Amino acid sequence: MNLACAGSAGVENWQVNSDLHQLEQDEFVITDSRDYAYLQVCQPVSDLSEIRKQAEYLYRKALQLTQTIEKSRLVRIWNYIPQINAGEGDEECYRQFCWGRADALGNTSLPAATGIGSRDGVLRIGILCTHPDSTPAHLQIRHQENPRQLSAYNYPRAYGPRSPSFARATLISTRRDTQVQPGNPSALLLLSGTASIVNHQSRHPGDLSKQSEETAANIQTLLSTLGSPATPLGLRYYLRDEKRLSEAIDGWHKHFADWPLPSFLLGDICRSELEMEVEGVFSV
Ligand code: 3EB
Repeated sequence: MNLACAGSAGVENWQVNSDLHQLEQDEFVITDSRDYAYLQVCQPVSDLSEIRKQAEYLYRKALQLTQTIEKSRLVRIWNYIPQINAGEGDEECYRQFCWGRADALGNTSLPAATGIGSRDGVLRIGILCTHPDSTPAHLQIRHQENPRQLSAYNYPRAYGPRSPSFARATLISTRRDTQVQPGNPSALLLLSGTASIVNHQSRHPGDLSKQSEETAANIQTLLSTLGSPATPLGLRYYLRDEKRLSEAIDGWHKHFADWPLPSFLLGDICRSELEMEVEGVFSV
């Protein structure tokens, strides 16, 4: 079995209950609706030493566009970054990307995100956004951290010149008459890419099964902060080494036993010692 690569195949599929309008502006494709918009951009990275500037440029542009369409509240972001682990120390592609992104985002309220390697040389950023605070009244957006993990935006300097700009999860609460999902749960939790990191340290380098166990514990801890049970609606598993797929599936059955199988995608994790990462959408 061949695994699809993250980014190129990881197209987001969301449903809304209002009309959609698609427009292209600058480098972005914008799909706009009443409450939500999805912005996406794909750019080849020809020179890895330019990724910091490219990330900063694209994020600044994205923020401007969210303001133009009056949906400046960031809900969820997906980043697929070419050669994410290439380069030594602070020159590493991921750390340079984080630098540019952080400079552009400044003190913007940070949403849940994914940061995964792409394997086609293309930088892809997808941004789900909505109206700024309190408008409309039927949507409430809250970002959630994980007590088992240091907030990524507070990672110490050892992990790079600028910390990664994301929250561990975003919680969307909606009124019953405006549900986008079946079953009318009161909220939707968008869980960021979650890996075998406790506090700020990677655990079990290279050990896929132990990393699954640690990742499951991280996710359970975050979900337990919500105060009501969370049911997975869709899960995604990023795997670094395609040859380890059956091991990954075994680890899933063992450590995520109650949950349906995720979609497995091939992608490098932003720390080279990490083999896997899981993200998902839950009803709460
Ligand atoms: C971590 O916890 C793992 O840079 O946007 C997960 C989710 C990770 C998002 C990002 C990075 C990002 O630090 C890596």
